Amino acid sequence: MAAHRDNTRKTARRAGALLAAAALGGSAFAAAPALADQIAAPAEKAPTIATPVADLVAQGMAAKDPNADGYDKFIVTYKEGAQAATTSQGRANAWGKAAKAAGVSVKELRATASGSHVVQADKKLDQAASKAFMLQLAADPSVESVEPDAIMTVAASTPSDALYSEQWGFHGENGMNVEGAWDAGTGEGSTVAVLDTGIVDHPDLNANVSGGYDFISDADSARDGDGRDADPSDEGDWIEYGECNAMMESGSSWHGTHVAGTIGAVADTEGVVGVAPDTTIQPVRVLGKCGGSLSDIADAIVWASGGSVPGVPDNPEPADVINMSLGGSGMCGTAYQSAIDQAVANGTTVVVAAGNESQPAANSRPANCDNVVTVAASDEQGSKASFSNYGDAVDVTAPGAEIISTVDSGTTTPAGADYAAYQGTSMAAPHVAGVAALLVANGTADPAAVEQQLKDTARTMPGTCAEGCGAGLVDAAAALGGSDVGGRPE
Ligand SMILES: [Ca+2]
Ligand SMILES: [Ca+2]
Ligand SMILES: [Ca+2]
Repeated sequence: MAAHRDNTRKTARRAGALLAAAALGGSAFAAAPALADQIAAPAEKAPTIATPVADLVAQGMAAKDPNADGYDKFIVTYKEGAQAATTSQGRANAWGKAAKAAGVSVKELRATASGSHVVQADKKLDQAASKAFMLQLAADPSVESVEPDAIMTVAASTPSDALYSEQWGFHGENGMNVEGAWDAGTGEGSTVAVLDTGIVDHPDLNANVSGGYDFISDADSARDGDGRDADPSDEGDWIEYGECNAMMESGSSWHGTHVAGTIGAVADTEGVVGVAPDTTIQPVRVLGKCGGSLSDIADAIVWASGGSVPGVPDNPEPADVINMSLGGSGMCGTAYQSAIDQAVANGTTVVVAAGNESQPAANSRPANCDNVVTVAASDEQGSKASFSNYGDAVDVTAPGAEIISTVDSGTTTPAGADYAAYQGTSMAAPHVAGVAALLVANGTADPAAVEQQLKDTARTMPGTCAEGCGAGLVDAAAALGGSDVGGRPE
């Protein structure tokens, strides 16, 4: 994968998308299109794809203690001035008795930089046998100390993904403390439906993507030649000048793929990692060229949660969490609210973006609907991001500025896996959906309990948000630390 060299160009295209969204606000679309995430001014440095360090252990985050089975190597430190320790035969005499007692044959491998010696038994001694061996060896008058030559690995909660250092929203001073949450789990067993533009083939996502559906009724908007179907592939949402009342052309955003990556990109040595790297991403396509319709989105909400939609096979794997990084202006309305209420009644937590108009989120739907977790965006300084909506309709805030995640490199149709930094409340919502997935996987399934836990454990905005950022910045570690509220409903 190439470094993302066209970040600047994408910035220009995305700015165009924002204009398009604004123009559509009161036009023919019952539901305005996706929040056009402001692509920032080009990042100070364009994201680069580092070469994975070949010898890093791409271990699972909850890897078993590699020393649980005991040891076959030990580090022996001899007493200073011990004559016996100056020759290999003398040192062998020191461990001979212990080796015999343990029933192993021991050989010396090498001296360490500090003058100790590494010895290896011909078979691994379990924990108890290792301890007995070390005690006996340490009893030799020439020996000062013995310790197991234990196996060290990358710290359990620090991913090896090449771009992880750029994911400030996970580990930065004003980030969401995601690493601490991983001690409690990584989302295995949970499912997050991403109601968005669909999904593309991407090696940093594929293993976690399953099922889904394409709810776009309008074949022209869908670009796949038909209406609703079982293939949620993102066909691209590029527009030409004049389409969707746009004043300029814009390239495909791969918005749903970016959102999906923040929620559940695979933990490995490549690219980025998701907040819940073992969750299942269920792509539900509702946004095509020029956005998506309220009726399609409402049906998708019901379907994702396990409800029935005429003409569509039931979802075999109802989602625990729905993420909607989309919206438009207007009151919530009956279609949205009844679909959302049905989803919540089905046990699905609904997370939505607050919107990018720097206005009260009460003016944006579904951010202003009841029964949703509405997410404002923060920046790297811990303040409300300049574009983010705010106010009483906001429940919590999460990182949404300069967020690197999975995309495609294609300007129109898919061309290959890539990574790019976007910003918007569309990027903040999936951070929270990811934490919701961690909570669900850890036993807090009831949507009201999930929302309450997110709020109760949020921290005061480290920076400023005079306009209102809800309960504050979501703290994933704190949320998971007290996750035994609510319980899994029957
Ligand atoms: Ca279709
Ligand atoms: Ca399709
Ligand atoms: Ca990865």
